Amino acid sequence: MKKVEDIAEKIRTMEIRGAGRIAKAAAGAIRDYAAELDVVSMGEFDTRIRDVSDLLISTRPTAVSLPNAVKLASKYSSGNVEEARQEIIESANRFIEQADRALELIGKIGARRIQDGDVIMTHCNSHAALSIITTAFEEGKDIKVLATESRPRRQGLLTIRHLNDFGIPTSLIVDSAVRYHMKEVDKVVVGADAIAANGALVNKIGTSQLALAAHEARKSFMVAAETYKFSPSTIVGNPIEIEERAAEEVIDPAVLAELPHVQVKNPAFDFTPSEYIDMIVTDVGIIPPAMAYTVIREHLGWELGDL
Ligand code: RI2
Repeated sequence: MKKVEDIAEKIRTMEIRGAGRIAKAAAGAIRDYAAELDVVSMGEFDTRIRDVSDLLISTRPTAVSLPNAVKLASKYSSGNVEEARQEIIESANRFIEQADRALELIGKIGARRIQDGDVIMTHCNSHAALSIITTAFEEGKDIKVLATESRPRRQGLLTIRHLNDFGIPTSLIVDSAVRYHMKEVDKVVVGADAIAANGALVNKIGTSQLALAAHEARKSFMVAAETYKFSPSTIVGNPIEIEERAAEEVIDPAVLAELPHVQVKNPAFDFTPSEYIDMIVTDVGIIPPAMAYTVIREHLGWELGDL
């Protein structure tokens, strides 16, 4: 349990972050827990697996990759402890392998839509979006990137480091400069924490501003999202919860303590309606947002009764 608690804490504090990385970390944590779980009765096995699943899912409420990964990784049907343990190990390994393969596929598929000479704007730090950008560059396309800082946690600094390692010409901009720079941009490429059944995107706070500015300037807005980032529970009407993070991410608590009339609002994500999204690049191909429902039904394979 200690190891799972450590992983859960790292996800909560964002030492492990990014919708894809937290999904893989959670799948790995369940696998390792199941591998070492010392119980004899199946009832206890079920309870313990359910408890660690709940713990991992509770760490960050928005990224649907997390409950999807936990559900896919902890799949078992056997009523025998040893067999169920093996099933979980295999399911979790399969999920992690498929997640890595999905990133590669998204890169290859998405790069076909990037042209020589393109200026690409990206937001926050998405491994799926970066897979498209770096693949296009490695294919020899002459591209430039505008990367937002992404306050308050400044994940944009991870993005510029990654792009720099590839030798991609990159400009760092502050979040409020998005509209100012949009005229230089050909395409916006962002990642996803969740995609609802109606094609709406949930991604790092500020994403919807990029989408609005791109729409106004008639620039293309691409989302890079593995199929496990689509949200089955939105089909049955559950809303996606937006994570509200601590005030200290935004302002020094000592300064805030001197301002009794001030509070801090720090939502980590926002919604971008489907009408601002030109395409979603997934590991099963490029889809319009209106096809989100189909992706959920065909590729996540869950029946409504399971939800
Ligand atoms: P990949 C991140 O969330 C960002 O919002 C990013 O766009 C999204 O996850 C997807 O990232 P956070 O963990 O899975 O920084 O594409 O809050 O890496």
